[in-house]
Amino acid sequence: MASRLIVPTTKQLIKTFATSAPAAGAASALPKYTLPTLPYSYSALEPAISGQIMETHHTKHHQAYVNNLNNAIQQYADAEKSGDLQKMIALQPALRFNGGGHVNHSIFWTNLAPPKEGGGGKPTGELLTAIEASFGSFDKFKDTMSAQSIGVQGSGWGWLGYSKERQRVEILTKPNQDPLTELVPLLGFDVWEHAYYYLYGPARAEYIKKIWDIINWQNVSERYAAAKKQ
Ligand code: MN3
Repeated sequence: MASRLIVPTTKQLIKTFATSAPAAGAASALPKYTLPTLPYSYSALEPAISGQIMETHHTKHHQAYVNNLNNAIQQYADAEKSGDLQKMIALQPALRFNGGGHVNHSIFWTNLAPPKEGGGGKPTGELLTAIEASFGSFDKFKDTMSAQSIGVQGSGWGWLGYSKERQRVEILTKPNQDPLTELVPLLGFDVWEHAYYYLYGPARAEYIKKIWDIINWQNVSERYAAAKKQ
């Protein structure tokens, strides 16, 4: 009984990290997370992000988070079944890292769009109003989001998210693959070197400058509208 108070059950973990439906099968089967299909070709985001980066990022990095998440969930379920509390606790970092990696990248891909298909520019409507209310202007938001993302020490993410408590949009950065849990994620900038190094070398600031040309503001607006209803 006490162990349930210390660590979440497998069901709770799955609920926390779930972005995809459990695979069809027996009712007791664990969900198998799968790599989402991109809504554009690997080269469609050029010149901001090269096709080589996109293909490696999607098929190698994101796929690895998916594979390792599925492995960790299976191991966690086995440990829970046998009552191995130490093993359950020891698996928490792997669940956080790979679960966060899967969630973060699944959002990131949809936050981007080829310039020819509406990527870039600036938001309109309620999202623009919310950004102006929090930051004064869209340009000030851009400057702050860029500076915070560029300033992440080591690997991590810059986020625009919605605070349900304060009913406003805010910027927050996270280290490694830690998922954004304090805010509802709306727009994420992956600032791991694997996201830009092939094209920009160590110039993270150049990558962030160009990423504004491929932001899918329609997707960010839809996420904002959904977040307000949560
Ligand atoms: Mn990445």
